[in-house]
Amino acid sequence: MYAEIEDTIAAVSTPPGRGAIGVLRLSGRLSHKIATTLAPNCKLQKVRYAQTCDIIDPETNEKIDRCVLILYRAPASFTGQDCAEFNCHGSPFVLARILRLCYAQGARPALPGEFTLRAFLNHKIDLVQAEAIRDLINAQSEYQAKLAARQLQGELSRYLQPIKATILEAVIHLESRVEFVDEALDTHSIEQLEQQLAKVATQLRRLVDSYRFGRLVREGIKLAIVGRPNVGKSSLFNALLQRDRAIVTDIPGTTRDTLTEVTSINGLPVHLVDTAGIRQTEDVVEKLGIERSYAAIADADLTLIVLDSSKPLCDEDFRILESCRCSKHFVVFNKCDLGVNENLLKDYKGFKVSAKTGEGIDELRQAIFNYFSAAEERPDLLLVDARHHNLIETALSELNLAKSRLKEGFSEEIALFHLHNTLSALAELTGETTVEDLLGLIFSTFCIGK
Ligand SMILES: Nc1nc2c(ncn2[C@@H]2O[C@H](COP(=O)(O)OP(=O)(O)O)[C@@H](O)[C@H]2O)c(=O)[nH]1
Ligand SMILES: [Mg+2]
Repeated sequence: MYAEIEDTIAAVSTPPGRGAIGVLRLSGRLSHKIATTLAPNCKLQKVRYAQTCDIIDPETNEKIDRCVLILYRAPASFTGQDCAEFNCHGSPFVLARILRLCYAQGARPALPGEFTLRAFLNHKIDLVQAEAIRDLINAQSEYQAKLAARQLQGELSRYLQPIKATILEAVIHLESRVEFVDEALDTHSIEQLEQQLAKVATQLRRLVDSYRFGRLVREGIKLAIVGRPNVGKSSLFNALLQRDRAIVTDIPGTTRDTLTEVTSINGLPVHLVDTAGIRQTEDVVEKLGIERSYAAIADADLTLIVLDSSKPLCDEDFRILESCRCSKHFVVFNKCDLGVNENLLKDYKGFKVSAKTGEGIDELRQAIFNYFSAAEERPDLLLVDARHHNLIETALSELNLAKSRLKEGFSEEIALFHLHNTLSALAELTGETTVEDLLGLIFSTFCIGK
């Protein structure tokens, strides 16, 4: 586990390797002392100010680098502690040497995420924001980065604030009914309470539902492109990818194995899978490839069945359509530049595209995005994290239990038990103090005579 928060930690914050600049960060009580020892000409009173200093080895007096140093004084820093940031020249050797000097002066190596952990422990950010920092750093699409940035600004925590307040109100109300049974201090009825909880449950439900799309934003969707040989699967794969990745020839059976590439559609990460053309064959290698095509269909979130719009459908096309009947799919009539059978297009509710000219490709991309995003009315807020989803789902089911127990006329204690669980789940989400602490805090502001 993590060591003392009072220790001073040091780490190089920029990625390994050479760079124009390398940033070395210190956080903890000794940060400023170490900074002045290594950069004797720095001015401690100049906090949040970029000062140019020489870094000198205190043992040998050797000048190691000239850097820009920024000092932060607690609590006005990322971690909430005294911090120092050396912007050095980005040689891994220079950085490693300065880091060793920091250790020699009493700092210890920071563990992964430890700067952010300190920010959390010092209440600079909540748990959801800490996770957002991780997600922002790891974001692989613009959309993911946008969502993480919004979360970093505390979007989810803000959304949950009034929800928690309402539940807490209900808890206080029920607690006081339990405490003061004989007194007629009951102003709102149980029905009113139920109504309030029902409203909150709806808000939580919307959040839970948003995960269906949120998960896809995080993990990406799997899109398999299938069809008989030569219909233009690889060409469509390249068109969606916007680069010539797969080999395209007019020789049937060119693609022997599945080929996966990641692209993005409106910011939604897409794992695009090109497959071997499906047909009857005695060729052993081709057979194996075709098995993989079927596996790709089974594995996909959506399958694009490609047909050649310039030709009548053949038995192989029908077989593929039949085998995809139970999986989610779009029918795509490719080669529309060579002619289209409008009746077929209607019968199969297909998309008309030409991988060659690009016609219809944008519409297909948009339809794919809409298929996943418009599955339900989405709230402005998206749950993208499995941990968040699990906790909010728990909170919701506990809340529903509380509601039904109240309705069924069980004692307040039973409902209270479930409401406490609801609050615990929500508190765990943001990493807040426990419900007991929260209640203690709130009750301490009450006067008992009320
Ligand atoms: N005219 C026309 N030819 C296409 C189109 N898409 C693919 N082709 C041609 O059809 C042949 C087979 O294409 P390919 O992508 O390798 O098909 P696959 O076997 O299904 O992967 C190649 O000669 C392509 O140039 C299209 O939209 N229009
Ligand atoms: Mg191919």
